[in-house]
Formats: sequence, structure tokens, C-alpha cells
Amino acid sequence: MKKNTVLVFSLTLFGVATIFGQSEQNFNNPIITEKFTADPATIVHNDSVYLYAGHDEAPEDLHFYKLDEWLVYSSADLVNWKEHPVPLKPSDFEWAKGDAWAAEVIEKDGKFYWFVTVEHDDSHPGKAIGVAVSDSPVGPFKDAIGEALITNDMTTEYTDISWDDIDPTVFIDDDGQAYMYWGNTVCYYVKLKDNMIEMDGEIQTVDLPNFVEAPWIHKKGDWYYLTYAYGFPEKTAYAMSKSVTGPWEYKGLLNEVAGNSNTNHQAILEFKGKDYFVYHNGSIQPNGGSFRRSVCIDRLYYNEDGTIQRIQMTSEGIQEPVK
Ligand code: FUB
Repeated sequence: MKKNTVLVFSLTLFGVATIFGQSEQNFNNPIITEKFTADPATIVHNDSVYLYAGHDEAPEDLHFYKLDEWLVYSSADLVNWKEHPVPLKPSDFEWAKGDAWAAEVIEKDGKFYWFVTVEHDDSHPGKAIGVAVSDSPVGPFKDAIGEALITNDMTTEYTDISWDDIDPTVFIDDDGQAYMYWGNTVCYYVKLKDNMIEMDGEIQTVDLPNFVEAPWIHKKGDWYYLTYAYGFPEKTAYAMSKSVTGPWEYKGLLNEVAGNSNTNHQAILEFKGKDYFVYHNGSIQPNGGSFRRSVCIDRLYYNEDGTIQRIQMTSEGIQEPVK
């Protein structure tokens, strides 16, 4: 081939590859597509992220939640995810009737504590919070107490709804003291004893504008953040404080209603020096929606004053494996 023929040929190949590259763009959200997954919670352990989620299994003609198990996935780069065997079900709690609602795992002293929402049996009607424990982030997990940590009757002075004791989030402060926040319509918190399975003191409440559910506590620098589901359909809002017990200053909305889902349940993740917002939407078609949700991940950015920029939900998600 003559020199200029080679040049034309190479440019043509480059052009085709560029166009091909554009049309082959990866849409990495939702990150899990083989199953419907909801209510994400994440931890980082040994350079990997572990994602815990409820398994949304509602058939198309059921317009409510059907979650009979929780799932666990791991990833070393936020792009490639591995599913592990089912680690926990409501039936692993003898006192529970079902409903694998929102849950969160936290590591302490080499053990992994999984705080879960379930429906209690008829001895304490309503939603309840239990704790499971394991030596490994992927289980097997077993009931750590043998009874619920929180039952509906413990909070009836604040509201008489039976589903207010849901969505636990647990945070261990720099001095080693653990706190659990939870709630629906009322945001509760309590100190936990060092063993992580007993309350240490009275249940307290926090007043937050339009609090619905899904509290998540995290810390970045000197600031504590309480993010939560706001209004209905749910957006995500947040408050900031210099202490894990407040006072909390409301800072506004963090995320819009997530596509095709009337709930919006977030986890906030720091991994290899970057920050991420993990949430669910109902975007998988033809049958995704409020009761068949899917976990997504997008970037989260802080401003210099500690406030958080509004999340941009994307279909692209995380494009490059995080090294
Ligand atoms: O998945 C069941 C419930 O929906 C969760 O507990 C709430 O946070 C909402 O996402």
C-alpha cells in the first residue's frame, strides 16, 4: 500500500472506531440487572465495597412490597459486581413474620452487624428492628439477640402507626460510641451498648422537615450528615451537624424523585478517595417501578463549606473501574 492510501485507511478505521465507541457507550445504571434490588446499604472492607439490598420480588399485579430475602454483592471497582449466596432472610429471625425491608450492615471489632427491618409476629404487631451477626461481610448471618431490638410498642407515644420502626442506620462515632437512627414519619435515635445488640438509654427523636423514612448517618471531615427521604413521592434531603446527636441544621434537597420509583433510599459511600451516592430507581423496563426497584450509583460532590451538591442521577453511572 502507498503511504497516502495507508493514511486514508487508518483515518477511516479511526472514524469508524470513534462512531462505534459512541454508540457502544455503557449504561452502567442500574448496577444490578438480573434481580430487582432496593434499599441499598454499603460498607468498605479490605478494599472492596459490599452492597446489601432487599430483593424486590413483587409480581406485576401486586402494588405493594414483596421482599422475602436480602442480597449481598461485592465489587473491587464499582463497575464489576459479584453476587454472593443469599446471606439472610426474615425467616432467620424466629420471632419475625416476613418483610425484608431496609437494613444496614456495620463492622465492629471484626464482626459484621446487620440491622434489619422486619414484620414482627403477633406478639408485637407491626414493624420491628432485629440484628444479625457474622464473622464475614457475606455471611452466613444469624440472629444476634433472639428477639427484636426495637418493637412497635416502644414508640407508640410518638405515633400510633405500626410501620414507624423501620430503616435502621447505625454509626460508630470517633470515640467508639454507636448510635442507631431509624423511623418512618418520626426520626428516632438511641445509643447502643458496646455489644451492639442492646440499647443504652432512652429513645430520642429528631425534628426534620418532611421526614418520611430512610435515614442515613455519615461523617466527612468535621461534619455529620443525616440524609433522609423527604415527602412523597420521596426526594432525598439532608441536614448537617457538628455532633452525631445534633442539633441538626436542615440544608435542603440532595436528590430528586428517582425515576419511576416513589421511594428514594440512599447510602453514601466513600471509596478510594471519591464519594458516591447509592440509591434505587424503578427504571428497568418493561416492569420496573416502585415495587420492582433497582440499585444505582452516581458521584457525590462536597462543596468547600461541607454542603453537598445536588446529585445528578445518570444512566451512565460509574464508567471506569475505580482503581
Ligand atoms: O423496601 C421497603 C421500604 O420501602 C423501605 O423500608 C423504605 O425505606 C422504602 O424504600
